[in-house]
Amino acid sequence: MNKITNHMPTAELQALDAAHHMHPFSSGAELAEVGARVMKSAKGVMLTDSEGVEILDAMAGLWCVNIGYGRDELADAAYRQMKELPYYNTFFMTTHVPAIALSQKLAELAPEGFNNVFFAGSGSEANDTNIRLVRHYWAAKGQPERKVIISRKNGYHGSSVGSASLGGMTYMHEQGDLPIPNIHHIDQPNWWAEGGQMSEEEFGLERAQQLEKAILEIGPEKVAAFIGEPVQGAGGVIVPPDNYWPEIQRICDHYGILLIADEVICGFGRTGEWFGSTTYNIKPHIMTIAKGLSSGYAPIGGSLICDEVAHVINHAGEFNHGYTYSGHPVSAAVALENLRILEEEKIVDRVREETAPYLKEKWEALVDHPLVGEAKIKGMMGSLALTPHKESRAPFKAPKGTVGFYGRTRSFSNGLIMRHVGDRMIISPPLVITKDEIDLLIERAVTSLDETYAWAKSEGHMQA
Ligand code: PXG
Repeated sequence: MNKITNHMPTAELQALDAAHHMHPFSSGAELAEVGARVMKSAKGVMLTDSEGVEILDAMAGLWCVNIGYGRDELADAAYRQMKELPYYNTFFMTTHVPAIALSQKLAELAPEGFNNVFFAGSGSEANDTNIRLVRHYWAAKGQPERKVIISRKNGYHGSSVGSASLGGMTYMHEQGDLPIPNIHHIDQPNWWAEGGQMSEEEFGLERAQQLEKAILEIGPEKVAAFIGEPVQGAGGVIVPPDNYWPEIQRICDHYGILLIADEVICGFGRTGEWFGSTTYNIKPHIMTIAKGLSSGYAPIGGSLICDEVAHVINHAGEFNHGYTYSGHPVSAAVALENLRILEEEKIVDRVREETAPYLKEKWEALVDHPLVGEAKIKGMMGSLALTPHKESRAPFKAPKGTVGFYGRTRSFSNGLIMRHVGDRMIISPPLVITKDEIDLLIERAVTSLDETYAWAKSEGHMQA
C-alpha cells in the first residue's frame, strides 16, 4: 500500500512534495520555503484543504470543473469502463465504443458542419494537432507554402513546444527557445491596458485589422490560419470589444485562411452557450476542446474539425499523427457522462438565463470599488482591472502584479480562490454555482478588495 496518505500532517506532506515533486509554473525554491497548499477533497464548488479549511473555488480548478466537484456518476462511468476495457488505442484501424459514442455526441452538440473530432490528451496536444493539421491541409490542397499561423500576444494555447509557440506569453517564449518558425503574433484586444485614447470600438477595429496588415505583410499565399480564444482566459479574462470578432471573421473569410477558435476554456458552457464561437457568432473551421469536456475529471482534449477540412484530410492518405491516449476509453466514457449531465440538467441553459445574469449584475457593480477600474464578465468568466486611477486607466507604479498578488493572497485567506493575472483579478467558477454561492463569492471578493485597497494605500501604491 502507498505509505503517503491524506492523513499525514500537512508539514510532512509539504516537505515531501517540495523534495520530489516539480510543479508547473512554480518556483521550486519558493515551494520549499513556503510549502504548497495541499488540497484534500471537494464537493460542488467547495474545496477542502489538508487543514480542513473550506474554500470556494471560483476558478473551477483550472477553468475546467464545469459540473462541480464530487459527481459520483463520473466516478462510476470511469469504474465501469476500466473494468470493461481500460485501454485500447485508436491507431491502425481500431476503435472502441467510448470513442465512437463521444465523437457522435460531440458532432451533435457542435455547431452545424462540425461532424469530426481528432482526440488528444489535453488542450496543448490538441493545438499541436492543429498546427500539423492545418499545414497538412494546405499541402494536400496543393498550397504547401501556406505555413504561417497568426495568433495573439498574451493569448494562451498550451505549454508544449508547438502550443506555447502559438501562445503569446513572452515569459514562456524566453524559456526553451520559442516560438518555432512560421508563427506570427499580433496585438491583443485588451482595451483597458492598451486602448490609449481610442474608444473601445475604434480599438476593437484597429486590433482586428492588425490581422489584415499581418496577412498582407507576410503574403496571403503564405498564411495557413489564425487562432484565438473567443475570450482570452489565462491572459486575464480579456473580453474583446463587440466589433472585434466580426472583423476577424471578415478578414479570415476574405483571404480564405482557416480560423481556429481555441475553445479549451470557453467551450462546454462557460460563456453561456455550448461554445464561445456561438456566443460571438464566430464561424471557425477548427475548435480546440479540453477542460470542460470532461469537467477535468479525466484528461482529454481534441480538435473539432469542420466537414470541408475533415474531407480534405481524410482523402489525403494517412495523417501521420496521434497520441497513445487519443480517444482514451476511460476519459471518453467520463467525458460522455459529463456531457450527459450538462445537457440533461440543463446546466448551460441555467448559466445563460439565470446564474450568469445574476453574477454579471453583482460583478459589474464592483466597478464602484475604489480599487477597480474595469469589471468585465462573459458568462461565467470575469475580471477586474485594479488601478490607482480609474479615469486615466493608469497602471500601478509598483512592479506589475504586486497589488494583484496581494489581492489573491487576501482572497485565498478569506476562503475564495480568485486569482490574479498581473493586476487583474479573475474568476471562472463551476457552472453549477448557485445564487447563494454567488452571493458568498461576491462577499468574499469585496472583503479581499477592501483589504487590498487599505494595504495599497498604506504602502503608497495608490499614487497614479
Ligand atoms: N488553450 C487554452 C485556451 C487554454 O486555456 C490550453 C489551450 C492548454 O490546455 P492543457 O490541457 O494542455 O493545459 C489552455 C490551458 C492559467 C492556466 O494559469 C491556464 C491553462 C493551463 C494552465 C494554467 O490560467 N489553460
